[in-house]
Amino acid sequence: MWTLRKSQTCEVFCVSGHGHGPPGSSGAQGALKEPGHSAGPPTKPEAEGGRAPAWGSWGRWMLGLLPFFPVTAAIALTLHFLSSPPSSAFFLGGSVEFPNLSFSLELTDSTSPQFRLQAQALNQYFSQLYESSPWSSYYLHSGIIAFSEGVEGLNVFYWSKFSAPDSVALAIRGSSPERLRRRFPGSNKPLRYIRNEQRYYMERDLDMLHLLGLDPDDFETDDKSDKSKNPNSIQSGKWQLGFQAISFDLYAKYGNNRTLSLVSPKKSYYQWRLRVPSGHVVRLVILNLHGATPGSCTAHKLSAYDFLLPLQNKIIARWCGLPLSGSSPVMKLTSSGNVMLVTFSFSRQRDGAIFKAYFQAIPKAGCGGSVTSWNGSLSSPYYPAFYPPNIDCSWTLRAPLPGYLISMTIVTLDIQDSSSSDGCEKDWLDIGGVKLCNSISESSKKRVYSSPLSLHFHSDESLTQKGFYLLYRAFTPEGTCPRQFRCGDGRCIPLRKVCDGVRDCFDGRDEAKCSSCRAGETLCVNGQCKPHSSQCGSQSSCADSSEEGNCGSKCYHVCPNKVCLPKSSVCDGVMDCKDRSDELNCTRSYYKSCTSSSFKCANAKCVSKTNPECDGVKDCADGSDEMRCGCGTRPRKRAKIVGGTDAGLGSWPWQVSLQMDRYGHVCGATLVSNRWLISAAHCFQDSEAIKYSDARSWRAYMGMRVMTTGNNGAATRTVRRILLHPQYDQYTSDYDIALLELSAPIFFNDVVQPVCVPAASHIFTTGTNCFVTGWGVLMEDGELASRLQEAPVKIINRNTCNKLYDDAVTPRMLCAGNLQGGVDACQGDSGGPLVCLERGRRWFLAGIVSWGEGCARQNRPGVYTQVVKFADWIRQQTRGQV
Ligand code: 4AZ
Repeated sequence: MWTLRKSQTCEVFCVSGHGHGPPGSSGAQGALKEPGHSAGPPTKPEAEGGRAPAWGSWGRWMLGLLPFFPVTAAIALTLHFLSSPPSSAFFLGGSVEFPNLSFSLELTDSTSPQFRLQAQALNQYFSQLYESSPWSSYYLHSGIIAFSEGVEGLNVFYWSKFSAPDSVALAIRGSSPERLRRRFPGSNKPLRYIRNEQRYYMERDLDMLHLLGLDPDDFETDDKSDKSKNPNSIQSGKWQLGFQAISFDLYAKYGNNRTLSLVSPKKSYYQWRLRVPSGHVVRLVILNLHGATPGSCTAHKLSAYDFLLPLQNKIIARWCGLPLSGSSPVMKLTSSGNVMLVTFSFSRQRDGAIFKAYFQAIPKAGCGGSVTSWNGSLSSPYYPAFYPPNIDCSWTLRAPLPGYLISMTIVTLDIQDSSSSDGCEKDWLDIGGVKLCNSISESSKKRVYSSPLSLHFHSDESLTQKGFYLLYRAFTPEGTCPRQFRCGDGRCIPLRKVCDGVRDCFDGRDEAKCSSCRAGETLCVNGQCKPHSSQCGSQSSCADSSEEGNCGSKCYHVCPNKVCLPKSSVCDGVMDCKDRSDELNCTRSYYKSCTSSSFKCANAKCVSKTNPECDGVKDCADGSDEMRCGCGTRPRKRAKIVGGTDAGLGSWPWQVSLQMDRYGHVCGATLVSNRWLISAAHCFQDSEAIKYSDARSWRAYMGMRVMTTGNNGAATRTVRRILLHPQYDQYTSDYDIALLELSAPIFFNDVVQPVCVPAASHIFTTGTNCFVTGWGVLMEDGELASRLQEAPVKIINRNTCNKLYDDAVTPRMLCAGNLQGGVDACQGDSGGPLVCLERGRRWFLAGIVSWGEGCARQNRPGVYTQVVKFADWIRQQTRGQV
């Protein structure tokens, strides 16, 4: 958050809806005195006609705001002012909620009869309240500016004008409702008719006056001249001469986007009063902004306020300056409540000014909480949109085991203008007792803290920024091996290297308690025991036998680790190469003894061929490998995911968009039968505000390419139930898979088709060309795609990927992408398909978009749930329907 320089010094004060003490009561110290207190009640000087203030209804005058001035009081005050120190005029602005009144859309239109009637009634009500207040002699007049939907009733936005000597004005400014309540205990009427009262000073800002349609000269007048004016002069006089703003009153229901636009404006001041339903906040998305850029505010300025009045202390953001050439920044701002005021004002050239934006209602999100995790991220609310003003969030971060430290990387810290010299008084992020608000150097972006770690984010009521984004992970400095295997010498090795037939620990501890293989034999990945060194014989050792590397002309097939195999070992149903390359692309198949990695026919016999299912060749005697093969084709296809391209209609007929009524597209999914979808478990984890796990909130759209409102010809179904994998771990993303049963079967056609689900034995080899598809964001922090995107990605070697991700890639995950970066799935693609074209020209579901560090970054490939690991679970849960 950064501080705006005020255009003028503030010499006027604004005050709450209560009245204020008469001049004589303020005394030399400028303090107020109240009746019944030792200091004595504020009394009106004789010159005022000796009218004693009515003390009996503090509650009423506190609210109140602002009535018409009785003629007798006006005369009295005139007399008073002839003998009093000079007064200056000042304004206050406020809002108050009336639970006994209700909001209606007509009240957003200030020209409607409903608005007029309600404003009149409230004016009368305030007037009565005010008459019994002790401050009535300083009150001049007020106006009802706008209404919005309150938590229980009607929120009323008003301003009031006062005139008082400086000392009294100071005292009024310093009086909070609580203090006044204590000052006037006898008048402690319960505030039955009001709620959530907020009052603010309106500073001496000419734009503010213009926007309210007020005459800026009013500030200079003392109350004598004021008395000669019609208290309702806001509705007359200079207002008629063009001081007023052009106003637009807009309301967006949840799910609607409402547009704000301005091209070559003809007037000097424009304002948009934005409202959304209670329980929501306003998200303003600025698409285009010429004519206002950060800098001096002399020419144009675009301001957004967290209120329906242009109060200086409620500015969320402001852009000032001369017209910009080239593209303008796209900004997203968020309010703290259900209203926002946007103003655009021009003091000189207007022609180049163009402003285009839209706003929407988004549910009010909570923030903070207690997190116990190995790793994860934290961000300011609504990040990367600007955080809302006036919030406080506290987190406690714990490593899952004692003795662990927390390493924190500050990816983004955009909280306060770095040119500000106020320290961290406005907005700040406190990590472990240290407040951060200005940009920080590269070297201090990574920090280490002990666990538990407390974080607190504070934003004051004005000026917001993009906020912060942090990544954290728990680690031990030395000695232990978190989630790794510890060798005798203290070295840590990844768990996957334990019992893999290769001695990784110096002392062999990683292979010590693994199998029942006899001496001279090695346990292979496929579970078999094999002789230790069979030099270019019929079978190789499954260990990384470099001694077999030089087998010369006897080699029919060379494994990637240089192990040399004779012809008889290739396509014999036994995996000799670690990467199984000796058993891929085999056309011949025959029965062999079953192992955990072989394809099992329905008659319980196993075939030697890898990936025999749906390849167009009958490998099982019972034909079961070619059954259930009505999948994985693209009938229509005869012929931005990040870095992707628009997909053609029907190119990915199994792609599903999972949408929530209130939020639109949330996740992807894949159609695998006429009743079942596969998606990611993390799409269905409840947040504080949203129950994602409730099947009734979701709708599945199939056969869709262009994402628009409405179903646009897509087939749609509600969801009967969501089955999350019981071992899903939200901290590690392990077992990130969910099955969704549709409420009714879907009919297949050219653009709606299921993909093939691979058998448990299916192998997608490293380097296979596959595609990821979805409507996710086109770049980190970007917008969702409006057309389905497709991107070619390669399966990446697991060891390589694990090195890049510090062994966070579990056996249930696979990595795909491009190590150079540039192509990847991203937010919004989650749950969607990674598919590969297999023999028989059918597409198989290899992965489910799950996670990754950022999107399309170099050496940070996408991580997917490996579907083959769940083939049996899927068949069981769907009772064989998939
Ligand atoms: C996500 O947030 C997400 N680059 C999905 C995929 C990736 C990153 C994030 C992979 O849904």
